Amino acid sequence: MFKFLKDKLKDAAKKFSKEAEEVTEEPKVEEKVKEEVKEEIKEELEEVLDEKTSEKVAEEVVKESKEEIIEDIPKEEPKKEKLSFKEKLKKAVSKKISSKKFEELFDELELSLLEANVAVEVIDRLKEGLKMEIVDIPIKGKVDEFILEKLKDNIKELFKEELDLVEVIKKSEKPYVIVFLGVNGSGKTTSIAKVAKLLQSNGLTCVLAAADTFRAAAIDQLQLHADKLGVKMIKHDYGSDAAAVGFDAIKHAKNKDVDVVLIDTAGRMHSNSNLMDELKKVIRVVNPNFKIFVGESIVGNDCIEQSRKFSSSVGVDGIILSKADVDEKGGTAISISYVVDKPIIYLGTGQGYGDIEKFSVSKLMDSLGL
Ligand SMILES: Nc1nc2c(ncn2[C@@H]2O[C@H](COP(=O)(O)OP(=O)(O)OP(=O)(O)O)[C@@H](O)[C@H]2O)c(=O)[nH]1
Ligand SMILES: [Mg+2]
Repeated sequence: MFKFLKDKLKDAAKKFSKEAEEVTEEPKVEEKVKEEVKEEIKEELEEVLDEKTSEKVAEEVVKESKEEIIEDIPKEEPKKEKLSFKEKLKKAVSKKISSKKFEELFDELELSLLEANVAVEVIDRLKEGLKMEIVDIPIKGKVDEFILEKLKDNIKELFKEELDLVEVIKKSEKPYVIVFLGVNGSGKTTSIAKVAKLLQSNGLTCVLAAADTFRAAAIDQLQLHADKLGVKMIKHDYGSDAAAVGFDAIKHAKNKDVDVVLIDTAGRMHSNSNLMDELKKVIRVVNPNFKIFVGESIVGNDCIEQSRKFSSSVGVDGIILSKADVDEKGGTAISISYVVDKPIIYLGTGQGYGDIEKFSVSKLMDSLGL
């Protein structure tokens, strides 16, 4: 999962590391370090020698960079562990990436990010963030580790606060109504079955609403899941009013004291205005607590574009990113939440009922090697 993006980020960090320049103020730093070391040596010598001699010897030691001279001077106490002159100097020298180098290196990283399905606006956001934290900043230690750390910080900031839907449902009044929406084949019906199973394992009851009255066999497909899971499904005929199915399912839930209503809807392209109007009607009639956009991780920028359109026309409260198990790229996962400005709730990680993972930013960072 997301290996492509992981490899590209690691490669970029290596390239930044290779291109980082040593900071040019080295002579100035060297003078400062020399002065410090001289003072330290002088202080130590004064314990056994007079001030003038100590000063002279200290000066000589630093000038010649000959630390062995002080080895011969008798000590009253064992010398505290100190860094050698060379070690201090090494510590004082840092690396940096100039603005020009950054632009060059980021151009290359940008291509990799595009290839990994990262949205353009996310790339712009990352560039701004990284620029501020990397350009002309003295880097101590390993440059590639520094770069990966900065990538991690900036990618983390793309996400909303995590949302535990099951906990939200538990705290809400019943029935809690959720509508699943998205384009054709994105995984809505499968996700409903997975969520139903998840709710069951958390001690919550649910009813399914077969409000995809549009696609042939959609009702039978959901019925199959309902039967396997042992949950009630409310249906009307094919071609009937989708909003009415949702309405009836809510009525059923209220009568039977069911905790959650999961409403399946027909897949639709945002460009199909008839079907978008129908979806608006469903939402108006059932007035859901939560609208989940189900998007396919693998389709990349199309998925981002669809989520943006659904969000602006009917509103989206959270995202299920399906088929993450077959997505090697990973860019959709780091982009969609930022674009829609809503949290990813779950990742779909397979076709089985148990293949649903509560989304966690730190887990995502792990899979990106950050
Ligand atoms: N590998 C994998 N396959 C998935 C996942 N979620 C759904 N699928 C598969 O994707 C296909 C489409 O899933 P559906 O749940 O029917 O999608 P839908 O959005 O309801 O489709 P329409 O109702 O036609 O719009 C099925 O073959 C599912 O098994 C997932 O997380 N991982
Ligand atoms: Mg479906």
